[in-house]
Amino acid sequence: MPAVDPGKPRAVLLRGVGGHYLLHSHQDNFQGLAMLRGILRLENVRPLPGDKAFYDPSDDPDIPYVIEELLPRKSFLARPGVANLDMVLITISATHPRPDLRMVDRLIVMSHTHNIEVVLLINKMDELDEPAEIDHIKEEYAEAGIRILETGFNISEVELDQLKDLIRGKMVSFAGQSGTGKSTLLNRLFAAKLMEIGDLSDKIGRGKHTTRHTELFPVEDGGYLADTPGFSQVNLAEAGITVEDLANGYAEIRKVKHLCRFASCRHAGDLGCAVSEETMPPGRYERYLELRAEIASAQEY
Ligand SMILES: Nc1nc2c(ncn2[C@@H]2O[C@H](COP(=O)(O)OP(=O)(O)OP(=O)(O)O)[C@@H](O)[C@H]2O)c(=O)[nH]1
Ligand SMILES: [Mg+2]
Ligand SMILES: [Zn+2]
Repeated sequence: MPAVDPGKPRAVLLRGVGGHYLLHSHQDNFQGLAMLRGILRLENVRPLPGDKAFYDPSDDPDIPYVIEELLPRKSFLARPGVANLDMVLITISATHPRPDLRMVDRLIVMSHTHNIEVVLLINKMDELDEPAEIDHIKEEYAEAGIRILETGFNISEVELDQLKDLIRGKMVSFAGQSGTGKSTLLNRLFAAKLMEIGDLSDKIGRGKHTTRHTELFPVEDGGYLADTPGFSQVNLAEAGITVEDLANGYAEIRKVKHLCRFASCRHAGDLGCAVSEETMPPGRYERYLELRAEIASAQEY
């Protein structure tokens, strides 16, 4: 690997379409389109939104920069496909689409394994006649120590500001099912203050249409928030998550596992295991066992 001059300018990749990458730097107040250096293309390097890159000027006025080298990734989540995340906003809807708590659990485990902070956003609260209808969700994640925010069309400016404070200065991404309102909320958060994001951006209709591409938006005072396409599948085994990672992804299990009789305990209710249906709410425990069986059977191959 050729040594890149560490004095070269660096930027964050906002998005990539058809081999063109939009770079941005808060520090240098920079934004520009870049291509991958030939050797990186030959090596099949696949940059992702959130990647950090060294870049140089090119001699092509249409694509004025060249990505010389990607910096090592601090973290990477296959879903939602953003590099270097500090925080994930797992978004569900209080009404429609029906919350997929299996997916929430999967995303929590993935994030914990990669040291990424998690916030659970319960959106579309305005559509609930009775806010208590989501109490069971809040109860399921209270023991897990997951921070929960309720959002929706009725969210106040103060609550929006609290959400912005949470994001500021970090690399943050939405993640979750399609139609939960991720793009709409991103628009509410930053509509007035979104920095200019270049000609290629399809801002028209944002929030009304299914998001097709992941894109990072620079946030005032530093930081980025990624809008991502909704998804319905997260495969933990394929993402390299082991049954040990799974158990470690549950704060409820981390609290009691020192009480298990055997150090090698698999935390599946075996002899002497301190993890039982008492350890966490029934729904979450059932899903834990399902996920455990799923990963264990994939690991056998
Ligand atoms: N009642 C209500 N509807 C909402 C809210 N947020 C979004 N919606 C509606 O839900 C639908 C989907 O919103 P989007 O913002 O496109 O959802 P998304 O999560 O970005 O969907 P994908 O891009 O497909 O992942 C739209 O019709 C929105 O108007 C909300 O807070 N309350
Ligand atoms: Mg969207
Ligand atoms: Zn155990």
